[in-house]
Amino acid sequence: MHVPVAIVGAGPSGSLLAWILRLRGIESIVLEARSREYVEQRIRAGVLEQGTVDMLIKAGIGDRLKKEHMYHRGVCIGYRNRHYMLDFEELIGRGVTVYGQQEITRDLLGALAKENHNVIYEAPVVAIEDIDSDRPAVRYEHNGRTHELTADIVAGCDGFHGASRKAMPADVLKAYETVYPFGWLGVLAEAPPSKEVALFSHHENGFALLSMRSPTISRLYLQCAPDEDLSEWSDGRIWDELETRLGAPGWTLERGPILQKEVTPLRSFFSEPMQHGRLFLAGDAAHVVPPTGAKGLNSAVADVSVLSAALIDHFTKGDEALLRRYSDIALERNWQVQRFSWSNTAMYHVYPDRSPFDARMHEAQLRYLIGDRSPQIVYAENHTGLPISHWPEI
Ligand code: RFL
Ligand code: PHB
Repeated sequence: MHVPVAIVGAGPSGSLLAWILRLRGIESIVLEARSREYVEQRIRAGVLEQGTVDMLIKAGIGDRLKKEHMYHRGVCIGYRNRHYMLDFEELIGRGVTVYGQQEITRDLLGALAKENHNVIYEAPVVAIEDIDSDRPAVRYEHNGRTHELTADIVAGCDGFHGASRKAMPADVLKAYETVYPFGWLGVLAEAPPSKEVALFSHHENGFALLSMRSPTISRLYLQCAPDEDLSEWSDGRIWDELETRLGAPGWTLERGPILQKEVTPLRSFFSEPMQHGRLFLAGDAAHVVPPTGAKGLNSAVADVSVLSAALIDHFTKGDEALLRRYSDIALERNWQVQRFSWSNTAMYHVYPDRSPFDARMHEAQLRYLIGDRSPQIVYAENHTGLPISHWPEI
């Protein structure tokens, strides 16, 4: 079988790319390692930049998002048990949107299924070969057999642990990484959010975050050890610790049944280039940020915006100019997103291995942010999202 575009992975980047190309009549096949149910139920991101929302609406899959989203005009910062509101709307005229990643994936995979788009689930890609030729080959397993197809273009949208990045020649790819000495213990709770916006709190016991998914569901995180033993965290202990780290006089944390809990280690990673020959990487396949900036999903959408615009030029006009520059353009934005996520992580968390001097400097950064309008504008611009440089014509 030969297809114009083979897309590896049906997460947000792969499914959005398939959908946008489809709108312009460019045929693709999507190969996904997991089942559709598994992909749709994976709880992850929740905070969307305006550019992400605009893209989903432009692509015609924003109807449910428009109905069910929550809009936040800013964020709250907790410091020394006081809450400080940063009103992004007032500072720069835009806020952020809360709508679960699994809802976006459901909307996209549902739309693709309705059009009978060729998405093969439970089909892990095991090799991508001949990416220097004009007919790269993709090998995948399905129903106990190994299959092979060729494509004009392979889009590696298979996340951090996928096969695509590994198919890049070792002497071409440069990787940059920091693994943090902590993780996040995340819980999903049946409790009304105790704030109108997300609360990012710096505390001597460690960072804590109060976020939400709906008027009845809260999403909360505690800084923990990267290999924290969940069995030592009863629901009561989790709520007590959240209250300690997030608390402020006169404010109460609403408690409720905990529906799900997990530990995520934190890392900053990225590799360059994001393209070689006929293979193009997008989203977590090329870069991972610590979740403190809420940027992973948004960066995946920004990559797909540029890549889909470039592929539309290539397939509909025979114009390769943008496709050749894809990596440089996508990397430029991703460097800045990495910087924001990394410096935010440093500012909010307690590092077990940091010198007292460094700890004071990061605290000084937080105090500067709380106390002065100039850094608040910079923070608001980064948190609500840097501009997306290229949009697909759809
Ligand atoms: P994904 O979502 O990992 O999807 C990759 C897909 O590829 C499949 N796959 C393969 N398929 C075929 N063959 C193979 N060999 C394959 N190997 C893997 C996988 O099964 C999967 O379906 O990558 P994508 O599409 O690039 O999307 C990236 C986002 O998922 C990620 O960046 C965000 O979830 C990060 N993130 C957040 N991002 C935000 O923008 N805002 C947030 O508020 C936010 N919060 C978060 C987060 C991530 C978190 N975790 C769990 C890492 C909060 C958390 C706790
Ligand atoms: C979330 O709602 O899951 C969330 C919010 C903000 C972050 C990370 C995750 O920075």
